[in-house]
Amino acid sequence: MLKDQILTELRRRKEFCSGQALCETFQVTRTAVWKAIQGLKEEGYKIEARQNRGYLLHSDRDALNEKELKAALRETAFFRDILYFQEIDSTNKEAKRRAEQGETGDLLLVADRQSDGRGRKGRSWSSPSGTGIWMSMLLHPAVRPEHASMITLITALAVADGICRVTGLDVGIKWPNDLVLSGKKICGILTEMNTDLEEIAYVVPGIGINVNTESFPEDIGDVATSLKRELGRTVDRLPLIAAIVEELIQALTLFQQTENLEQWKARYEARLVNLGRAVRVLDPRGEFSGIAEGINEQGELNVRREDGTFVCVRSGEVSVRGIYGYV
Ligand code: BTX
Repeated sequence: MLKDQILTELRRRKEFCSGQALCETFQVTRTAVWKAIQGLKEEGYKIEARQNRGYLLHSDRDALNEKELKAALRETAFFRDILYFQEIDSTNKEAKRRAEQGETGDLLLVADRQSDGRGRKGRSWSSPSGTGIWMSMLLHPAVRPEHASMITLITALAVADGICRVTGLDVGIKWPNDLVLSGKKICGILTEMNTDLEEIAYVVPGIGINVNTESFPEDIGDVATSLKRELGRTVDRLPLIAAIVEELIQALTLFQQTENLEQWKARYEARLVNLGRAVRVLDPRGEFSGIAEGINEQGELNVRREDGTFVCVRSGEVSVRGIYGYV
């Protein structure tokens, strides 16, 4: 394809390359070259066009498209397929649709933009183009239904480890699954599943990471931050996705064998920003306050109540709020 040939040529030259030279090299018209360049730009490649000098390809490590994504994850045999969407309503919704339509393999779905990104309890998740990682996995894990909620915690830890590996940032976890930096949310995880009493039909962990977001909508400006804001520089999404997916695959493979969090407890608690803090547990059967003392091997949060008794709080049933702010 002309687009691929031009991309290879621009990569090789590493400097401005005139439209005329491209026409001659590939024996095509100027219009064909122009169209191919437009196509590449739409796929996320940053190509500068200057009069009299031609075209220059800037670093393409952040070009998010199907080809680059599959190339970055090519060692990955874990997923039956990797799907990329320039725009979709929600990668979680698409994963569930595919499962309901009979997809029995595991999938990774990544979008550049979500028009209807979702948080928990029907809340919306801001997912603009070009700045974030919005991705979901469709999994059919051979684990007992009552153990499925632990997948959320494992996902949170794997994403935190992946971000730390690539950026050096010491990402915290607000139990069970918000990732935080400087007391603000950098990533949210929404795990949806279809189970009956006996077995899991499928699980869809969805991950939203603010990577290069510079400004947020007014209503979340106080609670949200991005990797770029924290680091003061742009972070390429592709290598970050690759590192996170590697961590996820390792963790999920191991979890299917153990079905408990013994192996992760210490590492999870090392990132747990609630640890030793006063929390308010919003249990529908009655709210209470206490001190978060860590997690157990089932992923429940151990809370010491004011009367000295311990309660194991299950994710999914309750929310936990910091008493002194978001964390
Ligand atoms: P959550 O319910 O914990 O958080 C949602 C709340 O977070 C919103 O009500 C809003 O206050 C705030 N918020 C919205 N957008 C952002 C943002 N970009 N950064 C920080 N805070 C925000 C968290 O739910 C779960 C989010 C999962 C998102 C992924 S993206 C891929 C997949 N597809 C999909 O539709 N959802 C998941």
